Amino acid sequence: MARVIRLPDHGRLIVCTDLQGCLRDYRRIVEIFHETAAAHDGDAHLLFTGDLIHGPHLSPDEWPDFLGEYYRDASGDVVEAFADLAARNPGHVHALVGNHEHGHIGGPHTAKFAADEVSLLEDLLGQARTARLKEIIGEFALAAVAPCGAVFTHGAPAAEIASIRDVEGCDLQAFTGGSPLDILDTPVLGPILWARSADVDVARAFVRAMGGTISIYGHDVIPEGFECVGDEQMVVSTSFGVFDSNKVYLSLDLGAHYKRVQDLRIGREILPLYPDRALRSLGGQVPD
Ligand SMILES: [Mn+2]
Repeated sequence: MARVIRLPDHGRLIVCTDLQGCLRDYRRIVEIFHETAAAHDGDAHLLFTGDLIHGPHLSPDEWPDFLGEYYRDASGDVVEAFADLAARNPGHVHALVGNHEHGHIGGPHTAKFAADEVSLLEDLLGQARTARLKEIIGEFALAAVAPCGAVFTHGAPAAEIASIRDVEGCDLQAFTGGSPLDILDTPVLGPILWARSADVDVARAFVRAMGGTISIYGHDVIPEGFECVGDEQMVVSTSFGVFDSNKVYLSLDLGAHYKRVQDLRIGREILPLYPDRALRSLGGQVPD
């Protein structure tokens, strides 16, 4: 299957990065998607940029302060809710593979909150739900592109590619090593799923080869909600590792042309996930 989603040149696109099993934030972004669709005669899309799964399994007293508001991992529920939503809104709800999803379909097993998060989740889900999980994740893309200029990946745009075909034809089973340390050496797939940063020149070349102008990704935690890197890159934190006051999502005008990431504005394209709990610098009421 082609691993690149091609978004249209009209309508509104809601972008949500790393949820890591947070059902509350999943429900909130879906609510935003429905409100957006209602406001645009149904011409709205929702894109998850990977790592919908693998959150902490901690009790409230074990929870470290730096992880933001407490939640308990609900990975299975999040993925199944996503599949239901996508089925009810054909062609309008999309997801990219993150390094955490990849572990279930051929990638190295991640070890962020457990020694082997892939085995832990599959044990918790049991055989039938695990088969369903793999089926759902197996349909995820590696990148999305839009005529507005935006190119979406899970990790930083650090892959060296000649054209979009290198991503479209990428084999998710290409990783044959054993350790997550080896994955970055797997061309295209490794950097797209695991890179936390990209050199300005490499990022620019990647974005151009994909036919776009700006790169949007998550994977890393930006405590302030988002960060611009040069003119081409924006890292967004919608959920994981961030306090409610700082969580942001993007709402892009698919009919626009964004030349640089600075064209995305707070209050227009960059929006707080929880407006009534948001920092003043993100358009809310909470002192920074
Ligand atoms: Mn990730």
